[in-house]
Amino acid sequence: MIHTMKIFPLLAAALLLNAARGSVVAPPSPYGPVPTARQLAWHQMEFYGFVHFTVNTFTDKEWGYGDEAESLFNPTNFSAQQIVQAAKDAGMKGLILTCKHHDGFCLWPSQFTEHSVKNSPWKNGKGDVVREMADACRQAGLKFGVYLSPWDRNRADYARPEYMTYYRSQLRELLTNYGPLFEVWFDGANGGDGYYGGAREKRAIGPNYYDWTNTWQLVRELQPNACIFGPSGADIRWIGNENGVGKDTCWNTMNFGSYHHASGDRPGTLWQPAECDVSIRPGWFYHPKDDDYVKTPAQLVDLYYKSAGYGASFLLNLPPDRRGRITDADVNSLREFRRQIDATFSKNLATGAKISASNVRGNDRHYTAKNVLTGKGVKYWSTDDNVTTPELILDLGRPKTFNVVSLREFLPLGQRVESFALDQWKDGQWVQFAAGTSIGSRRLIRGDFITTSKVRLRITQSPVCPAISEIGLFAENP
Ligand code: FUL
Repeated sequence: MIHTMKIFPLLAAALLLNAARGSVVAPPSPYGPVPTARQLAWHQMEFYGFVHFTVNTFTDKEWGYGDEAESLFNPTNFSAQQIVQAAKDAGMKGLILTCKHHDGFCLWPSQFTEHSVKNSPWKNGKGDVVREMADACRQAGLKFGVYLSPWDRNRADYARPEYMTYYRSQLRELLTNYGPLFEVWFDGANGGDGYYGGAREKRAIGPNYYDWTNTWQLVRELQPNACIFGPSGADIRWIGNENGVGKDTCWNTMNFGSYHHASGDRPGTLWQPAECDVSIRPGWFYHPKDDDYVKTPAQLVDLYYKSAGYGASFLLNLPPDRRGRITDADVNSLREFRRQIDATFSKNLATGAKISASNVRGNDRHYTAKNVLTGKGVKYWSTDDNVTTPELILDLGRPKTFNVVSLREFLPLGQRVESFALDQWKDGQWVQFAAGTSIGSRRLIRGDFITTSKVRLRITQSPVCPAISEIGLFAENP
């Protein structure tokens, strides 16, 4: 050793350090595509909101035609703090604002158009909704993101090359003037007809009109930590519906050009996890007629399990009303939703369990099965490279009752597990109570209540050794 230290002092120091930490076994090699740092940060958010607000709020429309007078935008009591507080009370980690929807009206005083808040009566044209929302988010500890509709039914130059210069100039304003952004949302809608500066006609665009590769380059340059939501090649994919529901097989990986939005592709060549978007009301914008159809806490809880619970993110839209506030009905539903989720997840019934595994990587305590309870997403249980279908047993010490199981993989090593099963100890033998495919960033299995003193996780298919960072047992409405 002394001799080695003379020759390779750094290597020897590293070995000693590893030995002191109790780890000399190399970690598993990553499998397939892996998330970038910005995607990993995004995965941790899990639940965040949309805010759809513009002239449509005052015209009672979902898609403005583009000929709306700026004077229409006049919220009577706008409060970014109130909107952000409603989101925060719901447990959201960030908000994405429709800075410009398809009608082209801008919620910030863009220097590139007159069609914005600067020509509205609101705050005598001195207001900036984007600024107020960005500031309120930051003050409340929420992240902020922007939606800038590529389709613009107001612009005379839409569908011509000049428009892309305009669009990118606007994007630059948003990426430069409003602090760090966590997500930039590029919508796919292109309905055709519109005002277009008075032409009032139908316009079509070619498949490469938006030149995403180069347009997105601006985001990479100006906001390298922001995730891009958009078509193939973006950081985040659409789940393929606007009901907020994912699929129980939901891979984080996709192939370029694939339309398997819900399931993703396995094996895939891109890390492009799914986002489930839905509104708390029937419309994306506020309509008085929707007041009786605010989603109930139970519906929101269900959506949470069907989005975040499948390893996707839950993007829930909260539309401000004509005052510029979230109505009480929505606020109350959000609070009760949060109360129920917190009541469930505040107590992990697996805490304190005795854990054993059929294999631990190199018998190294760095990869111990105990990490599924204490690893905090940083550590994980893993096995030797040739052990791809191991099992892990949680001995709870006494019978416990639960109906939700939470599993997570250690994402920096890629999505590894292809299927798993869960068993309970019942009448002196193991009885399977659930099985599934993808785990990924999070998998929630919500079923009937089970009372048992032992639970077993079996990895039933995996191309490589698994890396599991969490197992939790929870009870709804205990
Ligand atoms: C869609 C848009 O057309 C809707 O108005 C809404 O903004 C939704 C989130 O995306 O494509």
